[in-house]
Amino acid sequence: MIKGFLFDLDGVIVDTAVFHFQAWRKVAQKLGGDFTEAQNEQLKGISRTDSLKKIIEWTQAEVSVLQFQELQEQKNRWYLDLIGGLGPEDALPGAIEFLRRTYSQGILIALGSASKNAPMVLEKLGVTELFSAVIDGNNVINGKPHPEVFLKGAEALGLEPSECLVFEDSIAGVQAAKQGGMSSVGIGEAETLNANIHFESLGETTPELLAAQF
Ligand code: B16
Ligand code: MG
Repeated sequence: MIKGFLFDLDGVIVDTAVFHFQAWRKVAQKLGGDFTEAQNEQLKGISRTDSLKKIIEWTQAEVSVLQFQELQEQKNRWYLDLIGGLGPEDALPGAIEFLRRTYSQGILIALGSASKNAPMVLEKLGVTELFSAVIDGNNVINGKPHPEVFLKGAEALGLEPSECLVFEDSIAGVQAAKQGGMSSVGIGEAETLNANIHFESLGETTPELLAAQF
């Protein structure tokens, strides 16, 4: 029986994925290269450090340890500029309503995001108080597709992995859910994500339907 929902943030609750993409493209261009939207699918859900490693591989740039650190910080400054004016109106269709309904149904809610900026984004959306636990890039050693972020989320809710349902928009995140022994709801393309069930947005379903189905 499902008693808890574990939500990814970027691309599930809020459309910040596009801002990560824009900021990383600026990094790639600074390194004398670029990458495509298709390649960007591989960056979704993975940590800042792992994302930069991939971009360096794609651009074949030579980067010192110091430059690596500076590029990560620069990317984050660009990203923070882009999300400066973020507010509840930037939530993905139906996402805030879905979270509120989940809460009122008594289903426990945790965040399982790779982003170190997650607590600030939740504040900007005005949804922090709906979350019983927030596990993000600051609390894990292993990034997605490792299941650590979701296993810690389940544990923080006092639930078994099998009692939790994961909501994800990334390939790495769906893999993390599977490796953690959890079913997943994919937000995005079924063929790309390969989750247990897929929707374009949370507005297309309800917490009650999903909790009953899994
Ligand atoms: P930050 P999620 C992830 O968030 C993003 O999908 C990914 O593109 C980003 O690199 C990662 O957070 C780290 O974010 O640089 O803010 O720590 O989808 O797991 O909520
Ligand atoms: Mg995501």
